[in-house]
Amino acid sequence: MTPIASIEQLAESYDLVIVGAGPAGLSAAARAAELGLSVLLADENPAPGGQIYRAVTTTPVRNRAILGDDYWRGADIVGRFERSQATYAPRCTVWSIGPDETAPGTFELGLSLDGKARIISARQVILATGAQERPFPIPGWTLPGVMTAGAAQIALKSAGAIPSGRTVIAGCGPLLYLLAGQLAAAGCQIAAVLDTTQKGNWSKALGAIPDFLRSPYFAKGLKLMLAARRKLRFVAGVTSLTATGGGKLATVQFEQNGRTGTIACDTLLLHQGVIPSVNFSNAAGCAHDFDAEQHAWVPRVDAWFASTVPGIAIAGDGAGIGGAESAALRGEIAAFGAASRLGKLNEAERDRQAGPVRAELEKKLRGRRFLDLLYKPAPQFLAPPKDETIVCRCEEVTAGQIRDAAKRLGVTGPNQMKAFLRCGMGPCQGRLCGPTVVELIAETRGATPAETGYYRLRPPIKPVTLAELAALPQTEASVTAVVR
Ligand SMILES: Cc1cc2nc3c(=O)[nH]c(=O)nc-3n(C[C@H](O)[C@@H](O)[C@H](O)COP(=O)(O)OP(=O)(O)OC[C@H]3O[C@@H](n4cnc5c(N)ncnc54)[C@H](O)[C@@H]3O)c2cc1C
Repeated sequence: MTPIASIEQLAESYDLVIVGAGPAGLSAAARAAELGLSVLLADENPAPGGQIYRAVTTTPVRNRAILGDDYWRGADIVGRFERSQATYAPRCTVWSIGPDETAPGTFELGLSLDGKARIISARQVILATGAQERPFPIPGWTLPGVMTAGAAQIALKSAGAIPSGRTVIAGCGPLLYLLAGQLAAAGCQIAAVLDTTQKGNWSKALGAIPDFLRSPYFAKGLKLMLAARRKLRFVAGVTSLTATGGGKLATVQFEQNGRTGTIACDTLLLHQGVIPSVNFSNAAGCAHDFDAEQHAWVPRVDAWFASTVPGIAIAGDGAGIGGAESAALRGEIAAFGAASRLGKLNEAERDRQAGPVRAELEKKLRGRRFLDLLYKPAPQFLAPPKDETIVCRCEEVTAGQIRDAAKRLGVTGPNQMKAFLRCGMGPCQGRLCGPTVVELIAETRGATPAETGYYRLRPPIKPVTLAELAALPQTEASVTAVVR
């Protein structure tokens, strides 16, 4: 692997550009380089690993028991990538993608590193941009002291930092128990785990139990859940949450079985599962569908993870939540697909080499459905019932304003809602409000999220400064377009 320290070191073009150095991107890059492609792997973080293996080669956390065996397994994936011939651009944000009009069939990508931007071209692109935590809008979630559980995990992995004072962790999903365990092992004072898993979900997930019992998730999940229940104050069946405080978080109030409880705390960590991070694939023009079981928008991909835009594939959790091990395998399969489209592998060879990877992927995906069904968030945590709850944090738009616009003004979808209320127009580009805005419109209009649609996004996908844009090399045509 050849690391890039400055934007000038990038080549003009690559056979394959991969965005995201999590398990999917790392495996795709290693495999594609092994197949003879010129590969650039770009990631905004300073070290490879993505979310699960974040900072696995640089973390200051030395006690291996804190982050657990699954985390340290990432060193092997990073090691294989490091031994490959791929080029690696850390701290490099990819903010745009579009057709390269000078070379039909190829792509133009906008990247920034150290405050400098560059446009490069790629014959194929793999988006391995992973997952994000599902928004969890409750009253008071914008108070200082409230953050996502994933953000706390990022601080732990990358800096060895844990919240000080009393911490409450609230929400649902397997990662909730993992995070509670990791933070407790690191010395965090956990006042309570408030579990919002809906009791009724157990019966809905029943049919998926046989596969789950034969999956690797069963033993792991049970161990994490039992540890959280045994070692920490665990409150199950929580149906309402409110963070309160004047200027900063002071308490979390919750309801359980019709009773109200209050816990004084300094930090509240919220988490209700992860959903594919679709901003990039959306801005690239790839088609998406609403997956009712994952309750999330998912890009439409074929058996090689090729999207509906020829030349762009989407691998890993960005193409539907499947977990870290599946992400790595999906990255490999996407690399076989890209190599074949570039003529480096014929179809028979592609199929032969990808066969065992595909079989392994099938095993790793076994049991996921049970998790999707069991941990589907309760409706009140998807569409906040209290009108004053802020939904779009960037533009401070509330649930009440969105309901009102959908009902009184007849706003039918999130794009129209943007025009009326500016929700989704801030720096996060709707990442933190999009799913909730869709839920609220759907609920108000008696429609499904699938019928309601999602924001239509445009590059830049990530914030980029005017100075970076202005410093981009200009073509004669672009100069004459604005100079008179
Ligand atoms: C906060 C969080 C914590 C998680 N922790 C765990 C865990 O501890 N254990 C577990 O089993 N699962 C965890 N998951 C689930 C998890 O995402 C894994 O299943 C796995 O990391 C998915 O791998 P991936 O390669 O698809 O994407 P990721 O590992 O998410 O990697 C995607 C990478 O792409 C980068 N990226 C995205 N957009 C751009 C861009 N425009 N330009 C440059 N770089 C970009 C991201 O910064 C990231 O490094 C976590 C998820 C989240 C959201």
